[in-house]
Amino acid sequence: RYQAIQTGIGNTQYSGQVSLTTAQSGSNYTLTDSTRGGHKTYNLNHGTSGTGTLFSQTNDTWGNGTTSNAATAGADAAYGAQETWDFYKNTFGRSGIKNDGVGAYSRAHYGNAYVNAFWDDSCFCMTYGDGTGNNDPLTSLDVAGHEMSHGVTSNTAGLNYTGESGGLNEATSDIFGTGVEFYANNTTDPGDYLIGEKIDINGDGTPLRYMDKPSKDGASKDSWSSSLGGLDVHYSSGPANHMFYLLSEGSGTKVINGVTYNSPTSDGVAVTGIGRDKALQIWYKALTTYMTSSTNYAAARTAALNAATALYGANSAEYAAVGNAFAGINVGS
Ligand code: ASN
Ligand code: ZN
Ligand code: CA
Repeated sequence: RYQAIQTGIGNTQYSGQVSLTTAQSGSNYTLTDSTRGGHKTYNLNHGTSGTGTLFSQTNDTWGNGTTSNAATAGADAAYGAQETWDFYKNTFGRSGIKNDGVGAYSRAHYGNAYVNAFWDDSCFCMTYGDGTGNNDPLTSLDVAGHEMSHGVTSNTAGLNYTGESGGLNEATSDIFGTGVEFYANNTTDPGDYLIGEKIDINGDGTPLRYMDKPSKDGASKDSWSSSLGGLDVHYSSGPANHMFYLLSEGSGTKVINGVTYNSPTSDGVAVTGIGRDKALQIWYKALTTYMTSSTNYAAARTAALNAATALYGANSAEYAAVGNAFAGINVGS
């Protein structure tokens, strides 16, 4: 049956009122986005397997901004998938996770008070729990971008999810999740170098992770050391997140969209940033062209330098900045 492409309204929990691309068939609307590879958003309704039901209703306004309406988390998840698709397409020319034009799908309301979200290669899908008390779904823009980016990493460098490569895998999701947040330019959830600042995962309003100084979370490392690979991948990601911040914004104090950052370097030598757009291009090229499943921090430095050479030249300021940013996390010199 013919499905018309529509522009619906999402009343999200974290990003305010947004436009969502939807599908209409007769008097029925669904969270189906045929303009982005056919991405669909499903309601697991607290189940933990299968797809549950496709979000479906008789009007095209989704959610009410709170958890009292099940479609609110659906609207956040659909918006996250939409913005992540557009970020990859318009920033890197990448058409979907496999660069084949095919969309993944998203599942909201996984389990009961489940405090996590995850990507799964086997379903080629993103899944979101509802958070503590089922009141803080893990569907914010940066988390959605993080999870979908795990799919990109799986289908490019394939960084093993353990040891230093696992930390680089996690950092890649934080880096591109942050890229998505800045790309979306949403007034309710403006871009920042914090991860999960909207989902109140700590119950005290603090973010899950900090890219300018990862140790602010009490567990992540700011710089590389020989013991880094023994940590959980969400903590060994710290130095690479920190490198990305330094490469983008430079060391020291800076206010961006009202948030104050203060980024140190491991050797105390100041780093001058080249801007987020160039840093993203370098990391994407490094990931998709030079990194492999076993890339460690030293090899990530080489990959990023190779990417900078390919994009900007071996004598460029961008190449020098990559070296300086890695030196700032105690990798190379
Ligand atoms: N939300 C977590 C992540 O994407 C799930 C996990 O630990 N893999 O990293
Ligand atoms: Zn992750
Ligand atoms: Ca963020």
